[in-house]
Amino acid sequence: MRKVAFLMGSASDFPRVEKGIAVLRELEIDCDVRVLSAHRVPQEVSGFSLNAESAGFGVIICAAGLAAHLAGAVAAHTILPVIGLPLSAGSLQGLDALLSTVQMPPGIPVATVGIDAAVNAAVLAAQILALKDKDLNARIIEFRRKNTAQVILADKEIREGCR
Ligand code: RP5
Repeated sequence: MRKVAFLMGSASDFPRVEKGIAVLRELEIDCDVRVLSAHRVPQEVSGFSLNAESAGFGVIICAAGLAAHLAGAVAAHTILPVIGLPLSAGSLQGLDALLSTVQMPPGIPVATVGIDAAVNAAVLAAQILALKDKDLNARIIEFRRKNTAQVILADKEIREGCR
C-alpha cells in the first residue's frame, strides 16, 4: 500500500495534527510526518513534492496556519492528491489558513477539510488509498462502525441521565 505524507508548516502545529496521525496508525497506514514550511524552506518543499510519487506516497496531507500556502505549494509540484488542513494558529483563528488553503486556481486542486479537522484529513486520505486496497476498505468500515456505536451509546447515556 502507498504511504501518506503528513506535512506541517511548523513543529508548533503538532498538537493540532496528532489526532489525525493517530487515526492513520489505527488504520495501519504507513505515515511519514515532516515539518516543511512553504515560506521558510521552499526548496525542501518542492524537492519533497517532486519526489513524493517515486518515494511511495499516495496522498499528501498539508497542515498549516496563518498564510497557509503549504498545500498549494505542494500541489503545484505533484499530481498526487493533496489534502489541505488549515490550522487555527494566530489571531484570525484559522479563517486566514482556511481561505489560503482552499482558494486554489483552476487545475491545481487542494481538497480542503475544516479548520483543525485533522481526523477528517486522515480519514479522507485513507478513503483515497482504500480505492485500491480491500483490506484498508474493511478497516475504514469498521472505524465508522465504531464511531456509530459511540454515538448510539452517548445517546443512550444522555437519555437515561435525563430521566
Ligand atoms: C505557519 O505559521 C505554521 O504552519 C504555523 O501554524 C504558523 C506559526 O509557525 P511558528 O512561528 O510557530 O513556527 O507557517
